[in-house]
This record gives sequence, structure tokens and C-alpha cells, in this order.
Amino acid sequence: MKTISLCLGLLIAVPAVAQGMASDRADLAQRLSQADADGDGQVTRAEFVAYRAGQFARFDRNGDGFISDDDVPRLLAGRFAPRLQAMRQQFDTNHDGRISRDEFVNGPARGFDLADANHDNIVTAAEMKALNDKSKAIRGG
Ligand SMILES: [Ca+2]
Ligand SMILES: [Ca+2]
Ligand SMILES: [Ca+2]
Repeated sequence: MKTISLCLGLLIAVPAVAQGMASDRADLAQRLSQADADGDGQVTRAEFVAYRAGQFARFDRNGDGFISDDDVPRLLAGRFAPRLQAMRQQFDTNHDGRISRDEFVNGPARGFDLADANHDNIVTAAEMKALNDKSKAIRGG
């Protein structure tokens, strides 16, 4: 019985997840191209890590070296709490409720890994394009 209800749950959840993934992927290709610091049209893992370090500084608004609830303006807490929670699940490896610079910069690079189809630690222009095309296909556009 458990398996059946799980399957049903998955079936219902899939369209929403697919749509979410499509926009995630489009964002991802865009974000990855931003990480191309030397402008050669491809993003190496080193470029990606450097880009992340820059992102960390943006998230860590109070500059205490951690991304935590304290960095979210109270007015926006409702909007950003789920996002922060998702980030914690991904990056807070020592589970102290905040994300340190190391945890963030060296954390799972799911986006990069997804884009780097041949796993050579370089996301080429072709790999980025493939990612974009895939997201369009999912959208049906
Ligand atoms: Ca580059
Ligand atoms: Ca932590
Ligand atoms: Ca590659």
C-alpha cells in the first residue's frame, strides 16, 4: 500500500517539479555564463568556485562569515525562509544552522555537475547550450 500511495504522490508532483526544473535549468545556464570570468565561453570548476565565493559575499549581508537567518531582513524573512532552509539542507554540512564560507564554496555543485555532461570539470558553450535546449524542451517551447 505504501508503494502505491508513493507512486500516486510522485505522479501528481511530477508536472510541478518538471516546470520548476525547467526554469532552474534556464537560470542555471545563465548563472553559469556569469561565472565565465575570463570570457572564453566556457566555465571551469575553478571559475565556478570563484563565482560562488562572490555570491557568498552577497548572501552574507552582515559580513559575519556565515549565511544565516541574521542575513535576511525581517521584512523578507517569510519569502526567503524556505529558500534559506533549502540552502541549509544542501550546504550546512556540520548542521550548526548556518552556512560558513567553506561550506558554501566547497559545497555540492549540483548545477555545475548537471551542466558538465562529460564530467571533465569544464562546462563548455555546447554543454551550456544543451542545458538551455533541455529546459526549453521541458517547457514545451
Ligand atoms: Ca572561462
Ligand atoms: Ca554550518
Ligand atoms: Ca564538460
